[in-house]
Amino acid sequence: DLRRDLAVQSVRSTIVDVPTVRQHKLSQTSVAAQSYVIVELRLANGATGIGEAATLGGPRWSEESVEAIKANIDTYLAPALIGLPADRFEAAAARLDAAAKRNNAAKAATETALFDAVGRTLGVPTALLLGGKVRDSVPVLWTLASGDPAQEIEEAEGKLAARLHDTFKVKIGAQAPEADLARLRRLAGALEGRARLIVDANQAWDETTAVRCLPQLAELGIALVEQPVPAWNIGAMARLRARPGTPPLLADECVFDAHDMLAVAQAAAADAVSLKLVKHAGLLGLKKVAAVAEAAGIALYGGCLLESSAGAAAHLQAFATVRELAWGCEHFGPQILVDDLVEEPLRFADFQVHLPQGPGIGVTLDQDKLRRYARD
Ligand code: MUC
Ligand code: MG
Repeated sequence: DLRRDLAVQSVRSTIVDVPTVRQHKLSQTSVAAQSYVIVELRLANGATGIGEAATLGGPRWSEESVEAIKANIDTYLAPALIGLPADRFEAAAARLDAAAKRNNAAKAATETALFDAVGRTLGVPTALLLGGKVRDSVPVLWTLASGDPAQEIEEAEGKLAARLHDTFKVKIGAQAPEADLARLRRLAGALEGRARLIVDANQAWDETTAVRCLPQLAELGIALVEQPVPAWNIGAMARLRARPGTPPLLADECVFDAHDMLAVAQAAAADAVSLKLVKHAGLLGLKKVAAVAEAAGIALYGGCLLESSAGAAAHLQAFATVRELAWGCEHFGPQILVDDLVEEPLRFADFQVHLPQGPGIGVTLDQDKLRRYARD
């Protein structure tokens, strides 16, 4: 019977490193390759499911590294699921929470593999299990992060000409604020009237710096400012947001779980929140964070951590099911890699990324590529 067939039989995790087409610089790190943990889960019925945990430059963007994610999946998370019927998603999440504190990226990859395997068994897309899709594609931005404005303008022009992206997120905070402002002035001037710009400071500024710089960003037409101050400083986000001349603020590293989202909502500390599986511990967690944000009138933004098509597809399954995704998404990750990990990469066209068709998360792991990029 279906119940017995859905029992989780095995969970395997593999660390992969995929080079990027160029150096990608953030305030806290700079990467030339993306490292993921790929989870492959097998059910008693023979169906398999996959999940991906992305990181950015080791344990620098958050506390999880691929080495820690793999160790915690193999030692604690996988054993907690063996024998459980894979369609008991909420029970599985409770077991994962009992087996390990936080470790949200590790939990997200594991939980995604459950959804993928169950979807493949039933022949339905993951979005159906999350409420059903309300859209087939999502507007997708591109991130400029080489730090060299001439290169960045050329890169943006290429994306515009190819009708791939017309919104650009500029990573700031790796250099002095004045240098970033000069860089943004060049970008805004070159792309004026043809592209929308947002910025992500990845917690680089203190409140005083933010007070000085945010109105200048507004004057440059920057549409959204992501995580200008440290994640812990919700108070500063709220005070900055209350100042006239502050552009809309996007919460990223300050919102991991639904409790964080509630605290940000209660403090009126953000205009929008960036949704990411690695932060919310999985698809159910992402929907819970989204629900708290919706209840507070905080807009949704489809965040990423430079996932491959595997991780991006899982995000799209969830993003397809929220009623309003006011700021679109940033799952450009598959295009910054020299190669992808799936048989049929996601489709990017007309400034949108398209929800893959087919059961589960909608993409299938390419075993040759997995072997090629696997560590060791
Ligand atoms: C982040 O902080 O938003 C997303 C795009 C990018 O370049 O970095 C990530 C993480
Ligand atoms: Mg961010």
